[in-house]
Order: sequence, then structure tokens, then C-alpha cells
Amino acid sequence: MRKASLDRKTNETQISVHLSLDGGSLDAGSTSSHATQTSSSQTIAVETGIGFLDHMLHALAKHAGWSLALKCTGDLHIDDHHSAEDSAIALGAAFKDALGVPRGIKRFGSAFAPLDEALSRAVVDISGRPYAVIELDLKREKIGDLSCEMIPHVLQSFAQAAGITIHVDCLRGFNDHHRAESAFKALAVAIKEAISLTGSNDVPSTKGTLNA
Ligand SMILES: [Mn+2]
Repeated sequence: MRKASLDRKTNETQISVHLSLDGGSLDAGSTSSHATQTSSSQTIAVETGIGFLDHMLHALAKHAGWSLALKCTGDLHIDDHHSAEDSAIALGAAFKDALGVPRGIKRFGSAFAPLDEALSRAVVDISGRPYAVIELDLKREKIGDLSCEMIPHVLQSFAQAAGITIHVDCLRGFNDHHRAESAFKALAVAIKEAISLTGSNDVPSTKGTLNA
């Protein structure tokens, strides 16, 4: 199982993450919250204090096949920025740690995901090169308690910390909740493909390394 746990503390946020890229159980005690959802193959509990962000990270974990416990206590009396950004950084760092040296994975992944009228596309390269191009074209100021400007920022922060390249575009849709959710689902499915095991032990790069 490809797993990682980490704590990240600053003056602005305090975060704990437990992540298993292959689903299954997490460390005991990491998922005691009321937000926990378990199935036969996954355990997911996300509590950032920002409901719509919880919903998006839950969708990401669910459709990527992860088990994830993420708890953030942050300075929401200021606004949602630090909690949203730092949760994404912590999740990205846990992803990178859980993946380890990227051997024997497909490396590239791409997916489309619809949600009713909305359609998004995500293309992922487990490259060791942090880069994010995110075009969601959201119209609302916020969805629930999450500022729409934070949604691309969350995805960019995740990619930066994970050390991966992602391109996420919402191609159509009228409803910003649908647009955002389809984007996270597309990203989840693309990541699932990219980190899927090939059965070989090769580093999928002509350079012979994805760490330099
Ligand atoms: Mn920021």
C-alpha cells in the first residue's frame, strides 16, 4: 500500500493528513470524525471547516480510489484562504510522500468527467515538475463558504506540493457547483490512471529519473 501521514502547522493553520493511494484502511484514530464515510474499499473523512472544499476533496479521494483523512483547523475568522490553500499543500505533500520514487506507474493520465450539463477535462503527468494550468471560468463569488477564486488556487497548490503537472479545463456547464465538481472528478480519474501500476519496475522517463 502506498501510504503517507503528515502534520503541517503554521500560525495560520494546523493540518493532519493520512492518505492511502490504494484505498483500504487508514491508521487507527485518524478517521474518528463525524465526516467519515467508509465503503468496503475506501475510508474518507475530510474536515477543513469549509463545507464545499470538503465536498471537492471528498470527490477527489473517492474517484481517485484513495483513502483519506484530512483535518484542518485554520483561521477562518479571517477568510477561507489559508485553510483552503494549506489543506491543498498538505494533501499534495502527502501524495508525493505516498507515491515515493515513481517507478512502475503509467505516469500520464487523462479523463473527462461530466456532471449533468457540466463537462471537465483533466490531463496529468507525474513528472516531478510542478505545473498547473487551471481554466474553470467560474462566475460566482463563492460556492457555499469557498471563494471561487480559491478553487484554481487549491488545484495549483496541490500540484505544486505534489510535484506533478496538471491541466484542468471546464469545457462547458452553467452551474458553478457542477463545473467545479466535474473538474475535481476529472482530475481524480486522471490521477488514478497516471499512478496506476504497470507491473514493471521501470521509471517511466527517457531521463531515467522523475526526480531531477
Ligand atoms: Mn495563497
